[in-house]
Amino acid sequence: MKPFTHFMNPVSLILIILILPVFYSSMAEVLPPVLTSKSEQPPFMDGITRLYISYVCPFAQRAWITRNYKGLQEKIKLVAIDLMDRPAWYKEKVYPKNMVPALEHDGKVTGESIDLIKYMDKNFEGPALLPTDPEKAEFVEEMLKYSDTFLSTWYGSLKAEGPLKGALGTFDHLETSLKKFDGPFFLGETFSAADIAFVPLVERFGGYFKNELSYDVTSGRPNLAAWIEEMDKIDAYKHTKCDIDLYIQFANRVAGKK
Ligand SMILES: N[C@@H](CCC(=O)N[C@@H](CS)C(=O)NCC(=O)O)C(=O)O
Repeated sequence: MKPFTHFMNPVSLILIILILPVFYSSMAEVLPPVLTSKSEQPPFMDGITRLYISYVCPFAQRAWITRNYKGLQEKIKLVAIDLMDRPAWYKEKVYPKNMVPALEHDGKVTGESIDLIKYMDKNFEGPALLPTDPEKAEFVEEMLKYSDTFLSTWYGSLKAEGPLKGALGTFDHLETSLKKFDGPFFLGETFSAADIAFVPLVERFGGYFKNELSYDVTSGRPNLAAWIEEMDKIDAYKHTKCDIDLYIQFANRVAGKK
């Protein structure tokens, strides 16, 4: 039998070396297990940077996408928490607000998803998520603020009357905003913090519309359709997608339906 190295001529070796990182970067990361009230606290303040998340939380997903997009998988360790069966040490020792996301970095723990996008962008390497151009920077800030309105309108209308009436205007607002720099992203060709702020919300609310109300949020909204299509090509996001059935169950409980 010929030895394995027989196939390893210099050309195939170079090809493997070139292709392997591309292949590896598009592979889904093996995610850590979800820690519950019975789980021991992982090491803390030992110089390792940790991002505390829940796999179902849209706010945690924002920080998680940021970490992935900036290529920080090796530098920022994920710690997944079960929000329904939260470990006591999380509130007591890690983050007194007892919420996710939270980032343990440089001897302190900070939270709030939008702040964390900005913090990671400023303090770590990787592609910039906030523009330096003043007009674009102002627009990103405007969109980040609007993501709160998008969220509160959704839950307000879900509770009051069902989302078809109340939330449609907010999807129209996204459609118009995506035109400003000619898409497909909010800043045109450049992916930014604004895309990260909205994608976990659009994923969930759009999924609810589709599955529960047979309504496609992209119909009549070509910019939104193109945005979702582009977002779905981004591994940093793709690997963080939620289980939409779990979200639908949650939203129906909020709506008092089931
Ligand atoms: N404004 C916060 C919201 C974070 C948040 O609401 N996280 C939820 C999970 S999706 C949470 O930790 N809830 C736990 C609790 O409220 O006790 C952010 O943007 O990070």
